[in-house]
Amino acid sequence: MIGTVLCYVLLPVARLLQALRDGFFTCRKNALLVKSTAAHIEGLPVCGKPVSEEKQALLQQWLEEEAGGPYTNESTSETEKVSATLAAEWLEGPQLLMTSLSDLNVAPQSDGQEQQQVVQNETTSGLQEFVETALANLPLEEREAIEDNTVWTALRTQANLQAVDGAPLSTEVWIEDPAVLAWSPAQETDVVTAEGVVFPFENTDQFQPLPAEIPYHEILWRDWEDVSAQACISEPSSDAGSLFEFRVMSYNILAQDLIEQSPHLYMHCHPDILSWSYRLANLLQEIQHWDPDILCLQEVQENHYWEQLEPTLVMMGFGCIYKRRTGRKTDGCAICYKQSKFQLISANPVEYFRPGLDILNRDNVGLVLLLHPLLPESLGDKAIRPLCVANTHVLYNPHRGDIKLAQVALLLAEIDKTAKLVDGSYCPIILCGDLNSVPDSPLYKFIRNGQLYYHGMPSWKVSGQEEFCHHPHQRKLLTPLWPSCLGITDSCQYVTLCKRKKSDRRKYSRDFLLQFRYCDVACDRPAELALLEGVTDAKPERPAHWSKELTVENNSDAELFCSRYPGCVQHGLNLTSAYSHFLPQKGRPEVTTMPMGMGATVDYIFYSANPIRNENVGGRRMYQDGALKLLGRLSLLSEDILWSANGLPNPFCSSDHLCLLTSFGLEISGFRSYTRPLELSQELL
Ligand code: KL2
Repeated sequence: MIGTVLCYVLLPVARLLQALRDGFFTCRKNALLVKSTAAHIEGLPVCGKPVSEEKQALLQQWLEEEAGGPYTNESTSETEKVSATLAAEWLEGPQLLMTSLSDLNVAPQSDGQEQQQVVQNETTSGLQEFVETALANLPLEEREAIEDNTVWTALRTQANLQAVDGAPLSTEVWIEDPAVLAWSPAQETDVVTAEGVVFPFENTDQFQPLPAEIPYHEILWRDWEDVSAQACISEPSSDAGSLFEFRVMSYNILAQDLIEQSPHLYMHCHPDILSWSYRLANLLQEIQHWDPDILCLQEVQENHYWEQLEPTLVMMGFGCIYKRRTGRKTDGCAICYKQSKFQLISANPVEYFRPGLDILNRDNVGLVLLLHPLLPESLGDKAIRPLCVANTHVLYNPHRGDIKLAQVALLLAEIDKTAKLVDGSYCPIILCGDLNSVPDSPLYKFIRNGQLYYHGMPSWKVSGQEEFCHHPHQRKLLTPLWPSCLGITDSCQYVTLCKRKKSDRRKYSRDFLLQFRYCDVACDRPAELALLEGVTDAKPERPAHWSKELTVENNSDAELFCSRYPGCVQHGLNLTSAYSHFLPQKGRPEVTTMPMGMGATVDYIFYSANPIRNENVGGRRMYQDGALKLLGRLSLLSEDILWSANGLPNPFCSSDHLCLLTSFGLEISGFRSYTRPLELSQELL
């Protein structure tokens, strides 16, 4: 009983207070530090203003407070000494400016320095202009706040430096890390309640003593997992063998409007770390650090996209496509691709809202791009397949799995259309997004296994978010899931593109068809209905070799059966997940988000692979890599780790989701050209 009270009441309260106290002191110290921007960066001309005596004094005062707090037992005072030294170094300039995410986690360097340098040169040129424009576009109130912000000061400083000497800047110093400020130690004097009432920390001695400092960057460290050894890299022939490598990031960046609409979800966060100016700088730096070649963003607020994100990402060398949600929703999805690596072939937005259809009455969207990978000049005579990249944010409502399934089906139909080549095969596909469904849920299995028997399934079961369904509705998925007027088959293809091959008709085996001959339902006729001559309702004995249920041994029969059997949806895209959803070293599930303090995986990067016939582990179809090879991924974290960093968002991670990052290699062919995308060949007709 006491244990239960401790676990469920006191611990969350203690954590809430810790978060509030932490945020408050972070904010207070930021105010001091922001006023004293580092005067110079080692090895570069002095551009900032010298630190005034007044500011020096303020900082000195803060450092003294740090060293002489009320908790002067040995361990905390040691920590404070270290922190004070760090802060002092930051004041002196160079080292701490370099202590960005870049130093904390080492990004995979697969592209070679030269290419990176080119991108950086592109990125930094015109930066000053951009910073000024971005600031001018902000509302006055936010502009004033930002103009005093160290991050933006650093951006401007770097822009000035670039303008002065034209020298390329290193990734590390391009944007100063705002989290450096947030990572500084908290003071242990006072606690602020949610109402803003301050009371001495000593009064809270019924709680566990809290650590003097939260080293977010250590707690939230994410390893780079190299899985290239597991990638099935085919025997290099004389022509093939080389790979076109690129990194893909999927990131739900938490729309500011959604924070404002549901503030109760972010009670554990100090308001300062929730402000858009703070989060924008942090998010941009995280993207800058991991340097993806393809970036799939969800919850991108439209005004933030046009005013800040798109201009900055363009400066960073990306081409960007955006699709806003329909109705009054202000956010949407974006796909950005490095223009040095890809050329856009086509961009297809998908609106899931269809007027008059209850199953599609929500404002979620998806976006599907077809990209042409740009090979380096040395490989100019080689050819490479186009790449289809899709991004989506599926409905949240845990009760409405029926809608989620229909939304995913619409996206798959658009992917099918975009990725289909003239010979009927598909080019490699990458599907990123926040599916608001957990691993091994029916919706997840549908994507991965290519089929789902949904008829009669309670709609709250589809996404597997059972912990959020306290009063499960009785709504069930019924056949058909959507009416035929939608123009999409139960194989998730547009009807116009769905020409069934003649050869398909011959694919039923004799045994398969025999199973329907004496089906109970067929024999259940009104007594007065006479049988036709030659027809019998005498049920024969089941031959020993017939399976008991309507299951079939032959896989191809099963697929055809599914496509024509009511209550079943399928697709033929062969997708598997880049993440395993489990951390073997920790023996715990991976977590991509923390809704209401509960860790879950809802974000995914799926990619095309080859199914291994007859291999099915735990209800999941097994795959091996094909033309697209998974080379590495940024490891995710477990729920307990995120708890120890006060959940999400926190001063270090500025969204309520973690980003997913994977590295892929796409096979380069020795042939000059590949089969054309179907879409393009139709356009040419
Ligand atoms: O789960 V999300 O958060 O991918 O991080 O997607 C949705 C939810 C997002 C867009 O609709 O807003 C969040 N309770 C909790 N979170 C909600 C709710 C809700 N009732 N409605 C929307 N969201």
